[in-house]
Amino acid sequence: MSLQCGPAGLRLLGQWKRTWPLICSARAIVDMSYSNHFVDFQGSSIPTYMKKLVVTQLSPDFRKAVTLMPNVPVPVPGDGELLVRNRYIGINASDINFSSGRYDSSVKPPFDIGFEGIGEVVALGLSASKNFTVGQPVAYVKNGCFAEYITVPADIAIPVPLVKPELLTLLISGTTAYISLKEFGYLSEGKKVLVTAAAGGTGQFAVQLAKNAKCYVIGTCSSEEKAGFLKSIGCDLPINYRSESVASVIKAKIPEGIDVVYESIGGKMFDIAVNSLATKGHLIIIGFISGYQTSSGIMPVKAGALPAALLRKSASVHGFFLPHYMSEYKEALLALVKLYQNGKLVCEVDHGEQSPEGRFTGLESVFRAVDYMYTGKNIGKIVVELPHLVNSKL
Ligand code: NAP
Ligand code: X1H
Repeated sequence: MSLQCGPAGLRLLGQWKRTWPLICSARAIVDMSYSNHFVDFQGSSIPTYMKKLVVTQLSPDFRKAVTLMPNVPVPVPGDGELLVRNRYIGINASDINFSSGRYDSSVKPPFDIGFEGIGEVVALGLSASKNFTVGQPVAYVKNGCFAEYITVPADIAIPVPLVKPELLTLLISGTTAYISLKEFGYLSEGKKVLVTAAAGGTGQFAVQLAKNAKCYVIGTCSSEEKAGFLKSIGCDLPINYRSESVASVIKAKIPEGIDVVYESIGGKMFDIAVNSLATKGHLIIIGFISGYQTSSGIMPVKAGALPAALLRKSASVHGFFLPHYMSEYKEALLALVKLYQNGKLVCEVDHGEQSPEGRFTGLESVFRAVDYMYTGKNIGKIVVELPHLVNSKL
């Protein structure tokens, strides 16, 4: 690896005093460990300040909870870290669980938000430069991605061939489906699999992975357009729950019951899914989005009837939370990327073109993107693009 010294500039900025062990721009790597001065990258394409979303008040109402900070310092990568310029950031149903403080009751605002991103390395620390270089496309799962730039520890950064939004869809949505079905799906040929929110970010992968395992797949969704998309990715029986009764369709078409449920909605949909289970069936609780906007975050289910319902069928319910399965993460992501690259997996991205104000571009549009998810209109994974400045040197 050949790196040359280049033109990163220095500027003293009052109370801000940080050390930069190493700074790289497209052509430059500069040892500045001697300096206590603040760096503004004059002459490079990295600005001093950036936009970032910050949770300033705990609430499941994303607009109430989150503030766009227009002018925060671009963070400094430590020795083992990369500075990544985000190009695409992923929207997750659980962004509002995070903004409401449900993830960690001890955390107090202000705190950063956003789970996953993909972009290019624009600067890095000395040890990080052993495995990464400036300009390299990387993806990551790390809190705080709703920002123009983010520091990412090199040991969790994922080198990717290209900065493509399709690859972003695999980071959380794809791996959630892959690992949960592998752990608790017991999939095999001919099994009947029900996927709720099937046309969404993670549902699309559950549908396709179950089809790959030669299962018969039923998918619920809220529109004919979504039902059409589900057909296109191999779903055998899309059910538009706005025009059909999910319970009645399942009873009529799958009288023996459902072997595996990938359940994301909660409330009444959860109850229907439990009642539709086959003998020895498995229901995986992926989420319960119908409750997230409420103050408790929970949508009631017929919990009192659950022990009897499960016992009668020797059925089981499994909770699944991706961070508890990081030991399986790498294998899952590699398998998904391979399927995608071999043309065996559709990674549907929703850029918001059909949303009221159009494509999600720029950090400001994260608010619209979250609203859009909760109107239930998205097909595939919702992604926000953070376009680069036209005069960017990278
Ligand atoms: P998504 O499926 O892309 O979007 C959410 C979908 O849910 C909407 O398209 C809509 O589809 C439905 N929906 C939206 N608001 C709703 C409401 N108020 N009531 C009922 N349905 C509503 O979102 P995602 O980010 O991929 O998340 C989907 C689920 O997976 C969530 O429950 C999320 O928490 C869960 N998840 C869990 C993990 C984990 O580790 N356990 C990881 C990732 C995601 P339809 O109306 O067409 O069904
Ligand atoms: C440490 O384990 C967790 C697990 C889930 C900590 C927090 C949560 C959480 O806040 C979540 C969550 C996270 C991801 C996801 O995709 C869905 C959900 S649902 C949820 C939650 C909602 C309301 C509550 O009262 C408790 C948890």
